[in-house]
Amino acid sequence: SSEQQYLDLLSDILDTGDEKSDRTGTGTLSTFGNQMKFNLKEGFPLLTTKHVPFRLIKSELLWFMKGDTNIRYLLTHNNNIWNEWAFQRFVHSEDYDGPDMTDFGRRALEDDAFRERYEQEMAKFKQRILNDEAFAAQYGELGSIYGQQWRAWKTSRGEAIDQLGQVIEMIKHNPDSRRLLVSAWNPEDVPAMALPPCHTLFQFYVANGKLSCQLYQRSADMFLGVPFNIASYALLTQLIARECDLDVGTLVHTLGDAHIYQNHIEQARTQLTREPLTLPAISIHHPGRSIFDVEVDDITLEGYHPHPAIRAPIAV
Ligand code: DHF
Ligand code: TMP
Repeated sequence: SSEQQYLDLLSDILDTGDEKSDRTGTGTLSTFGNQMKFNLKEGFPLLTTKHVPFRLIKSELLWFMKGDTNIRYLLTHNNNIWNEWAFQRFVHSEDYDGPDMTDFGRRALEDDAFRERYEQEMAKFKQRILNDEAFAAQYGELGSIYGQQWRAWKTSRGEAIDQLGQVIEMIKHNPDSRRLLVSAWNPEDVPAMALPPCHTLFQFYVANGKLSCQLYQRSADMFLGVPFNIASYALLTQLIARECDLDVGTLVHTLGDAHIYQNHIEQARTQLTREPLTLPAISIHHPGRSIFDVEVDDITLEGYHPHPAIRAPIAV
């Protein structure tokens, strides 16, 4: 099955990965240059060897597609996956006057008393983002990450390029083009991003009435990020195929630094003891509306009966 490729890579990194230190101070086992291919006709590639919360993947993707870069939209959908990176900017700012939050990600794992203070500050931060529009505009913002680069890449002439909108038009009108690309990697903007894009560049390909997509991911957190990334690009490909009256083809996922964090090793070993189950399917209902108006309730997941979730701390 296609899930087996993910499991094989996980297992290969555990066996042969190089020990490598990293920006977050956590430490990883790492390899460079791998590829997985998912035949989207076989089913929707949401891992079944652990529960992966599709709800969060869906609202994150729609958030990117709207060109939004502010976590407020995510919070209104009860999606907390980007909170740490907004919070980090806030606690480093002049406006923050609470208890010291230096290195909160690591300290919260090591010190229970600190963890409690951190959780309190984070809860207050989330409430302010939801209740105070001016605060949200300033501190909910992650900078010019995915949404901005996909929908409004700034040019030197002060214009904005809607890369995603343009690529969809090209798929419709010039499907043989070899230029069906969207780049989130904008070297000028990288310093202004809370986290420089991990899924950096993607290309579409049309043959035999089927739409394929290849993603280049420069940095891949195999246990937490990658299961989201696979499903997110599979969903994007499905949405665009539907918009362009095409069938779905293959998702090619190419990885640069693919790593397992030291504090995910036990969890990865647990996952590797499990047998892959039947893949789910998704259906999209948005009659007559543009792909950019699709809302979370228009997309439903069917037949997803995975093994239980496996918790792991995220490296900030
Ligand atoms: N940093 C790191 N170190 N790894 C990442 O994968 C990552 N991903 C980001 C932002 N920064 C990152 C955005 N995507 C989770 C998954 C994806 C994601 C952020 C977080 C995550 O924590 N997933 C949990 C469930 C979380 C929940 O239920 O709220 C999981 O078990 O899949
Ligand atoms: P880095 O910027 O130092 O590479 O750290 C980013 C970390 O986040 C790295 O572990 C990869 C991970 N990541 C993913 O795997 N997928 C994602 O979608 C995102 C945003 C991050």
